[in-house]
Amino acid sequence: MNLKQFLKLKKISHADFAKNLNISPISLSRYIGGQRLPEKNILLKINDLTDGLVTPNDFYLFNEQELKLDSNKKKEIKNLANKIKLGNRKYLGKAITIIESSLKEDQIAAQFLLNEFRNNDNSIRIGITGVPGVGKSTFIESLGLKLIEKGLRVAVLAIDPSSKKSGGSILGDKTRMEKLSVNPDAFIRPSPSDGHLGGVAKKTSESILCLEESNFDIIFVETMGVGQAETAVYDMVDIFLLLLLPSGGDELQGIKKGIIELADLIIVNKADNDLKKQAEITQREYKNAISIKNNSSNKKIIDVLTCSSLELIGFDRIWQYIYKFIDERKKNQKFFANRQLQLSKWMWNNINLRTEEYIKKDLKDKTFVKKIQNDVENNSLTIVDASNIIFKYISKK
Ligand SMILES: Nc1nc2c(ncn2[C@@H]2O[C@H](COP(=O)(O)OP(=O)(O)OP(=O)(O)O)[C@@H](O)[C@H]2O)c(=O)[nH]1
Ligand SMILES: [Mg+2]
Repeated sequence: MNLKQFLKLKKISHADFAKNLNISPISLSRYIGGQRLPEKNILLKINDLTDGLVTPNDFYLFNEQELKLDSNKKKEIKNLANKIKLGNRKYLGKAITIIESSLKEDQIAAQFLLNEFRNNDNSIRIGITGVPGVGKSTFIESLGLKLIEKGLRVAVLAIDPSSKKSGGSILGDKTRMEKLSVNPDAFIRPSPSDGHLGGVAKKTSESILCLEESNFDIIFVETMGVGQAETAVYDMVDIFLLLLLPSGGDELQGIKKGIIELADLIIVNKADNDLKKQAEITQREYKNAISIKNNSSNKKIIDVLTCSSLELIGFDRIWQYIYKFIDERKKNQKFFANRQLQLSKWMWNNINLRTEEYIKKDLKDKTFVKKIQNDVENNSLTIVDASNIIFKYISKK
């Protein structure tokens, strides 16, 4: 706990505590207010006097939380949370913009906003992957419209490769889901991947929570399909679909090793017109490959289906499969266990992100780090020693 909380809890006056520490009340109030960090000996003494309840870390952490929301901003965010609960799409967009913002003030507002939310397990999160051009967006639009017809509300988070120069999202997917994007029961949000995890927006998990708070029944996450994107999206969804192109050849398509294992359902898209036959051949090839796998280990059993996203063929079976998959996993509790596991993965993901940001924004600017970097470049310090020094510093923080 922080020192202020401790003194209040134990009903110790600031003046008495300052006396015990042998410092002036003004110094104490600076430490409490976070304007100054106590020297090492004072930190240890505080730790001692509080029976270990106030640790040096409480002071470091305090400094990080320095930026607080004023009451107006808090009201504004609460208002935003209420509008989201009512399913207002405009405010939902605004909330995701705050969540994705890298401004410190927005990040604090986003934390406050997310704390207003209650997790619910009512939605179905569907991840979609596949090579560029396989038809992911068209597939989502077709399945999405079908689900809206059934009375469901559908949201799409499409991860766009961001252009590093403009820092913005290309927004291509939005235009490629024309019917869905104007439907009042749908919400489409392209987000820049920002070079993160090879194509997953940093804040996709948070955005999913936002959509769930807004009571969307189905949440699609379309990935760019490169690098670590698949694993990252797999860790956020309840069911993971791999879309394939029809290919006449007898070799399996150049899908990265491991992706097949992640998929809960494989779908050969574009099974229409000239490509129908090829799609069926591809389906057979994959079914064979998978049945060998299904027999050789106790891994999950998956199916291979075909569809045409343009001609709307095959979607009844696909939805049946998804619905049954989720239903069974809810009955045997795997659905909930998986979501719980995903929470801890999400926590570690957040820690990694914050560490990355800390290294980029704070650590690299520190004078002693710059000096070490200089020494490494001048060959007066080895990389191992330099890394050790810096890591020791970070791990003590
Ligand atoms: N014949 C046929 N064409 C399709 C089908 N689905 C999509 N397409 C076409 O394939 C092209 C790519 O479709 P998209 O939905 O944009 O593909 P994507 O996988 O989202 O592409 P990226 O987002 O760029 O990775 C478009 O020209 C679509 O019209 C289909 O079922 N049949
Ligand atoms: Mg797309």
